[in-house]
Amino acid sequence: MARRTRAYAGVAVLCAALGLSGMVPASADDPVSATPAHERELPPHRLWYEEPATSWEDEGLPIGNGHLGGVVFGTVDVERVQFNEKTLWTGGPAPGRDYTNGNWTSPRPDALADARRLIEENGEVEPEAIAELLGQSKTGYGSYSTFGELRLDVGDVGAVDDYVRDLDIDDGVASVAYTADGVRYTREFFASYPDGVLVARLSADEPGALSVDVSQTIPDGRSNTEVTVDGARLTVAGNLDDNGLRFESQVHVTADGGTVGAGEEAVMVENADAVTIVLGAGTDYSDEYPEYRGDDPHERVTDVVDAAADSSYQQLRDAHVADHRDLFDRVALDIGQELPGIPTDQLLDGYASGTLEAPHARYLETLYTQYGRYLLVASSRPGSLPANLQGVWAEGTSNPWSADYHVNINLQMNYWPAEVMNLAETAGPLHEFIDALRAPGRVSAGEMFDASGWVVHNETNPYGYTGVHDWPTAFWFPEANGWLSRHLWEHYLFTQDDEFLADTAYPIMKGASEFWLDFLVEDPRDGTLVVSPSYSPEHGPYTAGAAMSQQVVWDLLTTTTAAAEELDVDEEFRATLRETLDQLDPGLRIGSWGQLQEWKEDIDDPGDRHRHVSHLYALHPGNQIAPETTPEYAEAAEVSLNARGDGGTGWSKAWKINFWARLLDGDRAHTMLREQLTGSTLPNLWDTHPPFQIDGNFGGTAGVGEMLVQSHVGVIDVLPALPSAWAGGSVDGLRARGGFTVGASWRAGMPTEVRLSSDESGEVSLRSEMFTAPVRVYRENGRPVEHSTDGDVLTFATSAGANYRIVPQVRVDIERPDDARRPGSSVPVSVELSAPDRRAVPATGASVEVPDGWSAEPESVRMRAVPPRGSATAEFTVNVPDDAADATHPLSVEVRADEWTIRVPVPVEVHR
Ligand code: FUC
Repeated sequence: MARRTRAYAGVAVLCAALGLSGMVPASADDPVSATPAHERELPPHRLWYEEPATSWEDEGLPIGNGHLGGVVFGTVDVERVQFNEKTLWTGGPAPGRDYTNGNWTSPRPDALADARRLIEENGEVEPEAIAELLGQSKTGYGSYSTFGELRLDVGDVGAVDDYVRDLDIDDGVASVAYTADGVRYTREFFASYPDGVLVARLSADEPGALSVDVSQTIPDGRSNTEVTVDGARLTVAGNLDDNGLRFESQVHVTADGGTVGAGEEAVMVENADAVTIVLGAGTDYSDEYPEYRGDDPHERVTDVVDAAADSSYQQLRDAHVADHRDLFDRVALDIGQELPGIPTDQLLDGYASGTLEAPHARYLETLYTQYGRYLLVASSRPGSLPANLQGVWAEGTSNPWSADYHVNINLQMNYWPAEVMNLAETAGPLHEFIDALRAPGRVSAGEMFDASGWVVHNETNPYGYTGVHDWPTAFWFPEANGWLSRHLWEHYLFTQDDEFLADTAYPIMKGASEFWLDFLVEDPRDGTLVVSPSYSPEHGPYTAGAAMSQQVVWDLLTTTTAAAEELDVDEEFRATLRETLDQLDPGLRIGSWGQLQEWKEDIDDPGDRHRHVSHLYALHPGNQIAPETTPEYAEAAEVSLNARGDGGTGWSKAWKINFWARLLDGDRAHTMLREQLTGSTLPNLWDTHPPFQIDGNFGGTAGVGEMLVQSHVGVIDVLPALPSAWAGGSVDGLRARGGFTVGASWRAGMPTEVRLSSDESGEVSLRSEMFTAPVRVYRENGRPVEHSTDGDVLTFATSAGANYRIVPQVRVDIERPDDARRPGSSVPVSVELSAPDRRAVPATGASVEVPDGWSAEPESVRMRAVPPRGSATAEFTVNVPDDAADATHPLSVEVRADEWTIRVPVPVEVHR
């Protein structure tokens, strides 16, 4: 068998076995185009099943518009659509409740000092002892709650054929179809952001075939509930028992043909051709400290539902699909996936058991990656609360961990994909939520710790719960203010939005920094400034100066300084920050077994498999550690990560994808993606902790982003952690810090083209192996762009709004026999040089370098200039000496022009 070795950018790649034909981007020969370059139309992104859902959590299909969420069961006789509205929360201020936002109900002037003394005296303190001093039982925390179920009762349908239910995440539409009595019935469901409603549509291929009773269930825990049916409108309104929160939902039913009438607590449709149902819902919640109450939802809900009821189904659908696609279509990922002909649950099973064809496994990986983007669009849109532990979907009135906002990783992880995966707008709700935490957080900081600025602990709710509770291993995490602040800074880095930095990000970052300026203490062990009490989530002892605490605070003070510099404000404050940073323990230590220490003392247990890997915050999401800038710490992080192992709960595996990507190990990142899909993903592709917890979906999607592009150390690293399982492909639409959109096509793991759009004028540096050999940079008008290279880094000046493409100047393909050669035989080696674009390659020479005792004929040849898009070849014969050992011998082919040299290894295996 002949093997082809191909080099772009001077690095050899073995292609023949990889079946790469068909992966060349359509624009490879077209220097004018810098836009997405897919040779083929990508397979649709669709989850589908052959049975109705029996379990909400495992099988239900989610739709959402940030405010409203629906989970479609696809049950035939009575369709169930469980729905949520993001603000329907128990807890918070309520008549007769002394709600303190988690702050101590009575002053504890000595508590903090006592906790610090205990730590100073003992070094390590049991969590229970600290919880005893600083904790307090939860009051008024509440839970996110279901609104109820929309029920579409079509009567006893009897046996059905050709049942299918699906979720088309390209369009954001779920559907159900079946045949009964020879009639084909179809249902569609979506949640519209532009129209603010959930929409259901029933249709049939025979006129008059649809009769349905439309109703809504009312969960427990409601009072003053009124259900009214007025013609085609069903209204349910009342108050939550727990806190009096006012809620209201309205359902409007429109039929094409047939009749619509009011029934007992239901709208009844008889003999229609098609039926459209719109649902709006709201509460009187408002994200305003301290009352957290706004207007009665009646008028708002009425207006929204009236407007939607006046639109045709097609108008609603078109507006929704356009809105959804505007966000969703920004990223296109092609890793050579092919559409499998099996339902998604079987696909997932096949993936886990390793029985899928590789292109079908890759289909699941792209579907999963894009599903994270779908879920973010569905659960976080401007004006809504941010995505909670279950996004916007929750089945019960009291949900796992309240379906709240855990801020010792989970809420942050929800937003990891927002920037890199080109959905920056979806992060708006997070920014507003953090902003709203400042008012209660300032009171917590002042009352509890006599500190300025603002603080929040381990978890919070929409009612500004910034104080504490008393679960010893998960209540203390004031560093959350820093970790949250990082998201605002990152948004600025990605968007370069100066106004956002000045008006939103900086005041929040500054407030968080002020807290730490007051809260840090001097460590008697070495005089550095440390966090105390400090707790590495959610295990080990309480100590002073655990790695994560220090890294988060270091990160916060560093980025706040940078932000103030950028804005040219607060000179004095900047100086204080710098002084503090000089004295701050940065939280980076390499321990006795080569690990990155999780605590300031070297007490890490190599057998510790805890799901939190907090001490690697500096590697991801932080950038204090990177293989390029701090190789020793990166190595230590790798030791720690290996010790933690590849297990963990859903979100923990997702984090590990990101870690390995940041360590530039694509295969290991891919292993973690496999782990997540195999052990922590439900049939509806929701991540499971267990139970269902959406952070893992978002972390997984972000991890794929980190595998494809990174930009956290000042250079845009293109395909930094590409796994060998994704040998060929293309991606477009990823975002990089500095205001860039990045795309690339690759074959055999090596870019064949890199695409870049620049929001601003300035200089850009990109890193890729591709740049170690000559490349050309073109603007969209076909004009070449001057650039310089330094090793694998390429730098050039960009103009605002311009598009660029970077292509290899020359491609080298080498063909030789792949099988083992006997001593005394000869090996034909053929070298093909081609010019992939419309510029010629200058005259070159090619030679074969052989080990001592070997020979090549000829040793070297001159090759003529290669015309644009043309090629030239040279043939060699390599003679294997009679005494060649059984081994793989290091041959190489060298091709050189005046300004560059490409050396391609072509090892030859000798076998007697
Ligand atoms: C963190 C995790 C738990 C869980 C909870 C919601 O505290 O440690 O495992 O995911 O969040």
